[in-house]
Amino acid sequence: MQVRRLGPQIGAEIHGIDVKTLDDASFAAIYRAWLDYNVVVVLGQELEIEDFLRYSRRFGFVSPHPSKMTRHAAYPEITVLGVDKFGADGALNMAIYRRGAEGWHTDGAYDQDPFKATQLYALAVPSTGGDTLFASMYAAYEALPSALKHRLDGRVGAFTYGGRRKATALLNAEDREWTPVFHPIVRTHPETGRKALYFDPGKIVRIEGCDEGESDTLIDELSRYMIQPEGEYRHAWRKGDIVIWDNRCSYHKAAGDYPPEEDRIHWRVSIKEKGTP
Ligand SMILES: O=C(O)CCC(=O)C(=O)O
Ligand SMILES: [Fe+2]
Repeated sequence: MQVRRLGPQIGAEIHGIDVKTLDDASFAAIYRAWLDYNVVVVLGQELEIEDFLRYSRRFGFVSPHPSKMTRHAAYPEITVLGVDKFGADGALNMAIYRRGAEGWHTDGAYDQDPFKATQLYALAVPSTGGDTLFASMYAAYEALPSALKHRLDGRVGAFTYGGRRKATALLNAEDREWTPVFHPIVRTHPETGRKALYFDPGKIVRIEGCDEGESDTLIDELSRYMIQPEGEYRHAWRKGDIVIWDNRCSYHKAAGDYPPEEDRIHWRVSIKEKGTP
């Protein structure tokens, strides 16, 4: 097994393994690379759904996503990305086509126990476009001026699924009301002990302890620090790639730019720190 670094701070690629037959020592090396480099790519895998679930469960507890309409019919823990893009009238469903492309985000900030990780497996890739972009939250935190770091000391944000825009198109009508949950804006990673700017402009509704104007201004200000050039990695997909990212220390977004008539299909799981096996 070889581990190859991809970006200057995040991203690593694993060669020479089959995740279906991976022993514990090799898995431990992948997990370590994932903590160190936040985004890990395993190339060239041929998986059935059960294989993908079994491998995903080695990282934590696989948990169904709140978007029920995009769940796999037989496996609710699996979300299928990129299917049913066209409605009965032939119109492109932008919520499906541009899923994850509206802005830089972290998955599950609307949950009291946010997703530790998200893992995707590529079943079909378009001939051009359709990349996923990643960025380090550690780099974002480190880039904050010290006055801003002080202002954020002890601050918590309130988050919901749809955030200030109430973007809930992928949810069933009865699932669209959310009670905000609270997370510290500066988050200490539970496994690495490093500080990260834990922030999601699309899901945050306000920063607690300031009035609305001040909160919106601070949200805009923080948005400007999220992406640091040295902290980025851009993934161009190949069929058979597995990519896992750490939502506790990285942001991501889909490029959302591939030819819509082509297929771009992934299985996707959300992985939590806590749960029942
Ligand atoms: O399709 C992608 O590239 C990523 C979409 C996304 O944001 C997610 O699956 O959480
Ligand atoms: Fe996402």
